[in-house]
Amino acid sequence: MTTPKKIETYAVNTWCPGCGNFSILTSIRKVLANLSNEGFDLHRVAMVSGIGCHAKIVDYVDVNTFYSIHGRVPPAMTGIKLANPDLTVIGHSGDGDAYGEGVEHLIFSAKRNIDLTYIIHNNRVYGLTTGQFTPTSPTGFKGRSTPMGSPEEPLNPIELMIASGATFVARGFSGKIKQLQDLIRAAIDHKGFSFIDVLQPCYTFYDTYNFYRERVYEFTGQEHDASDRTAALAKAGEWAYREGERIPIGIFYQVERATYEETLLRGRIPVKLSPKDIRPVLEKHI
Ligand SMILES: Cc1ncc(C[n+]2csc(CCOP(=O)(O)OP(=O)(O)O)c2C)c(N)n1
Ligand code: SF4
Ligand SMILES: [Mg+2]
Repeated sequence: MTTPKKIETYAVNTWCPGCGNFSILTSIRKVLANLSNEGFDLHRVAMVSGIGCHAKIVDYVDVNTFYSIHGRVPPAMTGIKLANPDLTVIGHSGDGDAYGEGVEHLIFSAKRNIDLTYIIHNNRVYGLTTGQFTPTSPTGFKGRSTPMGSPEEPLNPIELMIASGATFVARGFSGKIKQLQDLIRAAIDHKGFSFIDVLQPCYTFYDTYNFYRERVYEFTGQEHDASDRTAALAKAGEWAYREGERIPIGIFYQVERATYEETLLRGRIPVKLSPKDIRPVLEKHI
């Protein structure tokens, strides 16, 4: 039997005590342990991270991992998936990583509907570089780069992903760990681009625990039709960063569509092809 403990590594954890990243780590280990106990070979998992506090997660999970560069988790995942579509590829980014430096890669992965699971540790701050604002920081956020308060409106990643073509779009909260595990499992099971924005308080530079605890509410498929794009966008717009609003967490949108690798590779597995056989495939599409 695989327990979450069995997929720990020897690396010393350097996150601050109280960091929301711990719940995401616990959740992914639990989901992978469950998959393993159902007969899934964990050697078929490839986990990719960007740069930031979130990125250290790849040091703490004993599967194949790849520490990429800032904002480039989607291209790294795409390369892995296209080389070997038999792999289950899971990415972790921060809000700066995914919505700042890497936003164009995020949009194009969703547009292509490549079969990846992408988990964003959205603490709404640059954690590792000690507290600068990000695209999801609130208006007026006072950080190292905005000492007078950020004048910008934050972006809504859920709306962005639905508009970009992602076929699975969810939001979780690191303080609701059971639901977070269910969301991660559903995202992995979904065939296509699966995106989860996880509200993850940064205890040291932007402590939002109480803010979220007072406002988040879970919704299920019984209360919301996730196949309805208009309903999904309406639900995504419920939290527009205004006072008094509640914050929905759950699966906003989920539909089926052909994946990029199905269309491109049509069952071929490039790592198992000889250079002679892969050439015509590449020449046809590139
Ligand atoms: C191309 C590039 N730009 C800037 C940096 C510096 N840098 C390292 S981590 C980081 C912020 C990470 O913030 P986020 O993605 O939100 O992750 P967190 O630390 O909050 O988990 C920045 C700007 C870098 N490493 N590479
Ligand atoms: S700086 Fe923030 S995000 Fe980074 S480990 Fe500490 S609490 Fe977590
Ligand atoms: Mg961050």
